Amino acid sequence: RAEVAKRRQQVALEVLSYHAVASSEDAQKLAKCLIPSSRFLGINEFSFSDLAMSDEETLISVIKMFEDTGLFSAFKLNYASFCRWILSVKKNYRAVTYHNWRHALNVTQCMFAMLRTSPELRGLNRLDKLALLVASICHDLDHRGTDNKFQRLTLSPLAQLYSRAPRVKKMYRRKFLNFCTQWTGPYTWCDQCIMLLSINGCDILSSLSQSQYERCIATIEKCILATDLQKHMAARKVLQQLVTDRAFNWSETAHQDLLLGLLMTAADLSAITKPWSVQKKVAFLVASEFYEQGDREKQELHLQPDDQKDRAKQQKLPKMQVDFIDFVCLPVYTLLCEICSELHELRNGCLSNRAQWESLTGQ
Ligand code: 5BB
Ligand code: ZN
Repeated sequence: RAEVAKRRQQVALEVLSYHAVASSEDAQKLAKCLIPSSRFLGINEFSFSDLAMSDEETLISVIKMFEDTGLFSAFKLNYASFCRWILSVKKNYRAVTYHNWRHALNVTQCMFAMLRTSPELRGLNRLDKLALLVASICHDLDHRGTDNKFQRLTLSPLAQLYSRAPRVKKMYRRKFLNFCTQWTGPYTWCDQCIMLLSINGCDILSSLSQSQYERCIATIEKCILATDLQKHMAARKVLQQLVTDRAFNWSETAHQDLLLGLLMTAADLSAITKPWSVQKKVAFLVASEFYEQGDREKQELHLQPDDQKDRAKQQKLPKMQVDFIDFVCLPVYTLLCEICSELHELRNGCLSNRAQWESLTGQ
């Protein structure tokens, strides 16, 4: 017990020493900014892109999404806390090539656009919408631009601390900063999200009732964990079967959880649905982050990286994108369209990018 507590504290220190809460001065400055129209910000469109935005515009866009979802009025969210929270969230993303604040923003915007576009989703409970937006903006908090295998092999501080833990088969026995076999990934991102929400001055959920708060945190946790690609694959099978059997029921909690998870994955992968000019640039960022890890695997670990992480195999990129679309993305958007109407733009965007990548494979 004492051992566990001690290690947990060590990890918390490691985590918190990098992270910081935004200053209240910066929060006050942001709180004074005028909020332009959603049309100006482009947040209602599935073709949204952050590429031409300033940092301030990205922050204001998030504020506007919460505002337009009716969350400030429904839950009496404190505007000053919200500003400090969102600045702190931004600060806790690292300057990595793809899994950074801009990725979190894009995921949140896609979630926002789905929630307002689909009539079925417009009918979701406000508390679930709040949880979905918070989960989206926090789902990759502190991502290091490398995967678990890399953390383990380079003996990163996080992995060193965690790896003294007894090896549990998987990490289903887990509580706040408890031991797990994955040192970066949805579990740590979820912990970070909940830590931030509990810091004084950033506690945007403090105006919720106890039962609302508990339900919101539980939903946020489920939603962030749903972004684990392997978890998603298993959940998708179950959901697909329900839809095929015409047994999907909106009032069944278990069914709703599966749908919320699908929304998270759909938003997380939404770069693949963007207009080709945007998709091209973002795929390049994804590839660059992979290659940066691959370079370090070669140099520091003398390993042969996987194809997608190996610069020398760049010519395989279009084919990998086609496969990624066929096996991962398209099934997501196809299933989504079977459950929610008026989201066809996402699936069509994905199909259109597939055609573009295919034309680059040289057959
Ligand atoms: C996907 C699953 N991944 C764990 C290993 C790699 N594969 S992949 O072979 O289908 C693949 C996906 C290969 C290359 C890729 O990008 C090259 C530019 C991608 C790919 N992944 N392409 C994308 O446009 C996007 Br968006 C993504 C998602 C990147 C995040 C993956 C995070 C996985 C977390 C477990
Ligand atoms: Zn993500």
